[in-house]
Amino acid sequence: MAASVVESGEDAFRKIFKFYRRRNPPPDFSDVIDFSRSLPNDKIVPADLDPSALTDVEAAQVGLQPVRDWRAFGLRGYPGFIFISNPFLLGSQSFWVKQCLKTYPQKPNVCNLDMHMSPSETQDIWGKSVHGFRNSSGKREPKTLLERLRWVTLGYHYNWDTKTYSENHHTPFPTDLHSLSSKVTAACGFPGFIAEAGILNFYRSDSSLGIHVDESELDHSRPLLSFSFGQSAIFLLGGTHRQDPPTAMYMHSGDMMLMSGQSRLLYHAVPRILPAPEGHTASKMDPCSPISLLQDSPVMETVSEEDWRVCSRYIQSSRVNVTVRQVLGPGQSFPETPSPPQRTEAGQTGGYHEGDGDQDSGKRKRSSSCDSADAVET
Ligand SMILES: O=C(O)CCC(=O)C(=O)O
Ligand SMILES: [Mn+2]
Repeated sequence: MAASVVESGEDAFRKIFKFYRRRNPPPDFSDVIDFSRSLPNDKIVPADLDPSALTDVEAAQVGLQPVRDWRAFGLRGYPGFIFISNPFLLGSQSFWVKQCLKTYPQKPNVCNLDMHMSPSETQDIWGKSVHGFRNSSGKREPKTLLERLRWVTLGYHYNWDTKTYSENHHTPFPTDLHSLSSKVTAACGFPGFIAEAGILNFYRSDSSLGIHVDESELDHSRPLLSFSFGQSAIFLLGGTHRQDPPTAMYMHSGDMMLMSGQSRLLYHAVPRILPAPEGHTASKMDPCSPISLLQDSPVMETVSEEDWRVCSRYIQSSRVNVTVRQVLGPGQSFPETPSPPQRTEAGQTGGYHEGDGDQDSGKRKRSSSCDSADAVET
């Protein structure tokens, strides 16, 4: 949708969000940037990375190619935004997919199911779900807990109601994800990044994530990092005002994004999930592959055939996104009293989000039209 179609002064972001979310007739996707196929042009510029920030071995230990081989881009008009087109070594995404589905939803991390289920019921989401992925009787079975998972929080657990993090709602941040995040951010020119909070979003084919800005973190000089796995998505990156028409781009499995500097506090949203194109799906790590550097990796391990069967079934129809945030700057601490709501939500209507992407009810919303019983507002 050409930005010129949007009249000046109106909520251009909302209009474009609705355009890409439309099912019937399907929208024209020809303006959506696909970094996996793009070369630098008038909009896309090569991003400057720091290949000396990590050695090839350090990169391989978290499943990444040598930094000099990464295809990293910026977008003209969005200083501080970096898109890295799947820098993972072949097969290594499987470890991260397994962590997102099997490990990170475990206690003491927090998930949407905890909002209406007891701790014992949400104790072993993976164990209670795998049967549903192994048996394909063809019968319509009740949804497993894994299929009902919508979000997981890590580290400082984001409070969706007050839109704050707090000192006393914290559990240890996963060391493997911290390691991946600090390596990627260092290569992008941000040494010393501390992964303090994480949000995992689980999307089905009909899910979307409304228009919002991530500003609850207390130090905005630190970047926000995003990893995507499974099915593809359209990501919209806007400006500092809802009137600024957003740029649409595909996010495929393995893609990473970094929002920093002037792009740290921009409106963004995910209006649509799309089937991953051929060649863009995570595959299992082969223990005999050249990345058997793995054997020496203090971070990663081979995913068992049994676990991968469940993971691959899950991501055949779903997308998982992980955002990693540093909440506090060096030497910074939480204010004595909770700060006022921080997450800028655009918008209008309260109640449950049904497709226009707005967020001003004060909550960050998602929609999954045929799954509304589970589609917890976030
Ligand atoms: O799923 C995505 O790509 C975006 C997620 C996001 O914006 C968030 O968690 O704040
Ligand atoms: Mn966000």
